[in-house]
Amino acid sequence: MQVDQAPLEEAFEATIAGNDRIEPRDWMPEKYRQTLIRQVAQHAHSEIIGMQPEGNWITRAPSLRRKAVLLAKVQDEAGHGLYLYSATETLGISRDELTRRLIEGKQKYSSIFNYPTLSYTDVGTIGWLVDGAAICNQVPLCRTSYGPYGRAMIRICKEESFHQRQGYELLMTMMRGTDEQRAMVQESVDRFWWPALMMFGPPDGDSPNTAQSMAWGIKRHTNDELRQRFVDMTVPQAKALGVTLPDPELQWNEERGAHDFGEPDWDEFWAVVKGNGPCNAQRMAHRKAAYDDGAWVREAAMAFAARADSVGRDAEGRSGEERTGTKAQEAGND
Ligand code: BYC
Repeated sequence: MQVDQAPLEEAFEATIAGNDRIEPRDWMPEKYRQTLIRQVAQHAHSEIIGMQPEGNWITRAPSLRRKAVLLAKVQDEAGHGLYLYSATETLGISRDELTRRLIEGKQKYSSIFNYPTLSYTDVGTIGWLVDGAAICNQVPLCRTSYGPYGRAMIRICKEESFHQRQGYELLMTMMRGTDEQRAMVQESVDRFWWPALMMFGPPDGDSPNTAQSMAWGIKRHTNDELRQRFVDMTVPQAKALGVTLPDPELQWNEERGAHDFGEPDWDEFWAVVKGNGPCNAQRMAHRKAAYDDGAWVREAAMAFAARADSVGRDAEGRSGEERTGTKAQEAGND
């Protein structure tokens, strides 16, 4: 039987026009679904791959306090990845399939994580600049048109704010230290500034997805709008910190009420996105090894679930009889 799609499309368009949320139970155009799978999966992969550059420093953090903070932050990134994979699953695709697509190079992750962390200072710079850029990009996504994605973003943004502050606090502590420490901060900021600007994606004129994603309310601002917001937010913070941002063209433009700034090296950006950045091969090899090493856990969990189904056990491994027994005991205790 042929289903008339027109009323479904109308309902979808009305929801978007009214700034309401599309939920998993709602009809949606296939291209809307595919665009979300692409963006949310790329976001999830970025969180998981993003654990690597900082995780590299957990065993070498300079104090117990710094180690505990870094450990917590990296664990938060794992959590963000899981919320986002769960949101993507509501679009009808499994986490396993998404991971396979990443490992086979069919899906991307953020360019920023293909740069190395050469000193512990980079943990602070990543918190300040990378998480700072992430917040700029992600706060508007709390209002994205797809419900599960927007709700995941609310929690993620709260944690990202904490991450940004811990980075800034780390750098501020170093800036109050020795000349050598101040030089380390400047050197690290010099390396991360341009890659952080590239996180927002290509310029609007070279961004094939922005127009449609804005029309659908998936993205709420263009790449260039958010990049500008990030620069304007970061300049006063750099001043308070006492570091120089490595851009000779950076200056306040009175007329625009915003900062002018130089052009990132877009050839470098596309090279990194296509897999030729300094750490792409290393990041993917590490991710693949972790996936392969975890195979036995997935297999054991699946075998357990299948067995539990066949004997009617619940998630805690209790049979129906045991559950009834427990129930009877609980009732007796009342
Ligand atoms: N890196 O048409 P465009 C984090 C791709 S996690 C790599 O503008 P769109 C954190 C783009 O996918 C940060 N690829 O695309 C974690 C597209 O290729 P495809 C991750 C990029 O989607 C741990 C092509 O270039 N955040 O913060 O409209 C520790 C053309 O681009 C990049 C998110 O994922 C890039 N930077 O806009 C610390 C946020 N930029 O897919 C921190 C959610 C573009 O057509 N995502 N490409 O083959 C978004 O907001 C958007 O997807 C983007 C790109 C703004 C990134």
